[in-house]
Amino acid sequence: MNDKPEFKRYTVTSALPYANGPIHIGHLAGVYVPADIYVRFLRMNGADVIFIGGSDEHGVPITIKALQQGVSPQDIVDKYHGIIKKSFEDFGISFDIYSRTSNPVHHETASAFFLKMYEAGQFIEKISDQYYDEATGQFLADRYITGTCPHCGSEKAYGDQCEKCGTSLNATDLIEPKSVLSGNKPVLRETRHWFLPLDAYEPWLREWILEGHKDDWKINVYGQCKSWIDQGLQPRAVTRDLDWGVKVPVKGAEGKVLYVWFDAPIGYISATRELTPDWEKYWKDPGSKLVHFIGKDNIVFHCIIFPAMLKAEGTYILPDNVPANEFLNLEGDKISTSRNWAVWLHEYLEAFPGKQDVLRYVLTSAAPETKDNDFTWKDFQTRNNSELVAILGNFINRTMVLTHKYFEGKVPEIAALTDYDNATMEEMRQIPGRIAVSIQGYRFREALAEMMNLARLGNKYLTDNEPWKVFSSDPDRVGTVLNISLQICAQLSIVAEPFLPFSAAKIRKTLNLPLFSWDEAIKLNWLPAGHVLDQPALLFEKIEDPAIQEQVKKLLDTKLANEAAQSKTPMKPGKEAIQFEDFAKMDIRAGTILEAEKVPKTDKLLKLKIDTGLDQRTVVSGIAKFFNPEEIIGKRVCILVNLDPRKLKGIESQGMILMAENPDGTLFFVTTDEGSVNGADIK
Ligand code: B3M
Ligand code: ZN
Repeated sequence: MNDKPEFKRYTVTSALPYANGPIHIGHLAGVYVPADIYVRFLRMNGADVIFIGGSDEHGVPITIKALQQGVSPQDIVDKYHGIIKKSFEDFGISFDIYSRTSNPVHHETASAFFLKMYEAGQFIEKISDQYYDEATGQFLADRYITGTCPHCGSEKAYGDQCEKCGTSLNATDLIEPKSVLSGNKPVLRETRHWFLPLDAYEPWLREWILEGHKDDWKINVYGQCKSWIDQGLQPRAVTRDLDWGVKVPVKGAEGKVLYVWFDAPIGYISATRELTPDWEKYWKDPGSKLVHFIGKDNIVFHCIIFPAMLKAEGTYILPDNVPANEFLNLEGDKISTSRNWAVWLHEYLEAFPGKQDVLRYVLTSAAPETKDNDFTWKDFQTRNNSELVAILGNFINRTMVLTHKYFEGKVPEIAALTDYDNATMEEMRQIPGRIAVSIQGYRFREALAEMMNLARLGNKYLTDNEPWKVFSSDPDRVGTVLNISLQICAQLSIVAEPFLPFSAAKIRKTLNLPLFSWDEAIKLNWLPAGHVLDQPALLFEKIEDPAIQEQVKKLLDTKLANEAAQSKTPMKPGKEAIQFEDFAKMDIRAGTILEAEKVPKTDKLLKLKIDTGLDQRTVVSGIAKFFNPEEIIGKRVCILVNLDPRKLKGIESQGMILMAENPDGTLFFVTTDEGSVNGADIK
C-alpha cells in the first residue's frame, strides 16, 4: 500500500440512511458498496481502520411518516433500523459498527458539541415569525402546514412546496393555512433560533477546499463545492421547533431540537465512541485519514457544513476526501421511494438468495462514479452470465476439475517454464499493484476491471495451452499448466476479496487456503506442489430469463400503478384550433445546454447558457425544482429562439426551453434524437 506516510489509521464513514424506508440499489451503488470495497482492501493491508455506519433517526420526514401511519416516530425508526441493519449484514457490508442516532450516547455527543460551540459564541441568534398551532401548543415545521397554493389553487400545498405545480413556497405564502395536527388555522408567533454563520467560514473554505483539495477531490465534488462557495454562503439555522430529535441544551430553548443535519454527521463520532473507548485517536489525531462515502445530494453537508462545524469546535480532524458518487437510475428512470421505483435490498436478498456478490459485482461495474448511470435487469443478467459465470467461475471450475481429473486433486509440480508461462506470471505480478492504485484513487470500477483481467488472463492461459489435449503425450506440461492456473486461482482468492467477499471465501475453501494479506498477492507461489485441494464448488450459476422477467414484471406493475395514480390528476383541456401560419411564426431550434446554475435567492429558476447553433445565449428557466444544474449540462433541448427577451430577477432571458409538463406539474425536457445538430429547425 502506498498512502501518504503521515497516515497511521483510517476513519471511514458511510452516509447514515434515514430510518424511514429500506435500502435500495441506489444507496448501495453510491455509498455502501464502494465504502465496503475500500475498507476490506485497507484491512487486508493490515491498516488500522474503522468503518462507521448507522441510521439517521431524526428529522421531519420521520415524524411525518409516523403521523401518517398513526404510530410514534420511535416505532418508525425501530422498524426501519431493524430492516436496514439486517439487510446490510446479510449483504456483507462489513461495518465495524452500525449504530443509530436515537442512542443516548449520540444525544450526549451532539448536545455537547452544540454546547461547546454555543459557549464559544459561535452561533448567531435570530428571532422570526413562524406558524404556531394553539390547539396543540407547538410550532409547525413546513410540512405540518397545508393550504391553498397561491400559484395553481391546489388545496393540498405544503408549507414548503406545492406538489401539484412544483412551486416552492414559504409557509406564509399559503392561502388559508391549516395545521396538519389539529386542522386549525395556525397563528404567527415569534420564535428564536440559532444559526451557524457559514459566511464567516468562506475564506477558510476557499483555502481548504478550492486550493487545498483541487487535485485530490473528485471533479463532481470539487465542482459542487466551488459553486456553493462562489454563490456566497449564508447563515444556516441549526435548530428547529420540533419535539423529535436532540434537545437544544440551552436555557430558553424548550421545545426545540437540533436540526437533523446538525446532529446526523455527529452521529459518526457518537458511533465511534460506542465502538471503542479509544475513539478519540480516530477523530482527533491528524495521523488519521477521515474519508466520507456519500451520495451527491449530501455533498454540501459533508464538504462545507460539517467541516465548518468541526473546525469551529476546534479539536477534530477534517475529511481528507469525500468521494461522493452520482446517482444510479433504474431502467432509465430516477429511483424514487415514493413511487416505489427501486430494487430494495431486502427483497433482492429474498429473490436471489446467496447471490450477494452478483449484485455487488453489477453495482460496482455500473457504479455512477463520474456520471449518473443506469441499472437494468438485462444488464444484471448479462454481467452474471457472460462475466461472472463465463469468465471467473468457468476458469476456476475448469482448473479445479482438471486437477482432480489428472492429479487426484493435488497441486502438480512445475516441470519447465515456457516463454508464455513467464509472460503470464509477469502479468500476474502487475495486477495487485494496479488494483491498489485504483482503489486508493476511489476508482472502484477500474479496480474491479483489473481484477477481472486476472480471471481473463487465467481463462486465456488455460484455453491457449489446452492441457486436455496434451495429457497423454506430455503429462509434465499439463502439470506445469495446471500449477500456474491454480496459482492464478489463488491470486484471485486474494484480490477478489474486497469486491466479491462471498465468492473469494468459496475459492479459498476449494483451494484449501487461508486469507492472505494484500502484500502477499504478488507472491505467485501460494500453493506448493502436493498441496491437497478441496472439491470444486459452484461459484456462480446462470440466471435464466424467467427470474429476470419476474423482476421486470414487478417494475412494470409499479409503473402501471403509478400511471393510474397520475391519470387521476385531470389533463388540461385542449386549446382552440390555430392556423399553420401561427405555428410557423415560432422559430424553434435544437440546442445544447452548456452551462447551468441556480439563480441566487430563488428556488425555481436556473440560468442556462444554450448553444442554439445560431449563437450562445442565456435563458432563465423555471425548472430548478426538478433538475440540479450539474446534471443537465450537455443536455439536448428544444428552444424557442424568437421570443421577445424578458428580464427575470435582473437577468435577461433570451428564449424559452420547451418542456413537457405532467398533470401533476412534474417537468421533462423535450429533446431531439441523436444526429440532430444544434440549430436544427424544429417544425
Ligand atoms: N440521512 C440523508 C440521506 O439519506 C441523510 C444522510 C446523513 S449522513 C450524516 O440522503
Ligand atoms: Zn401549486
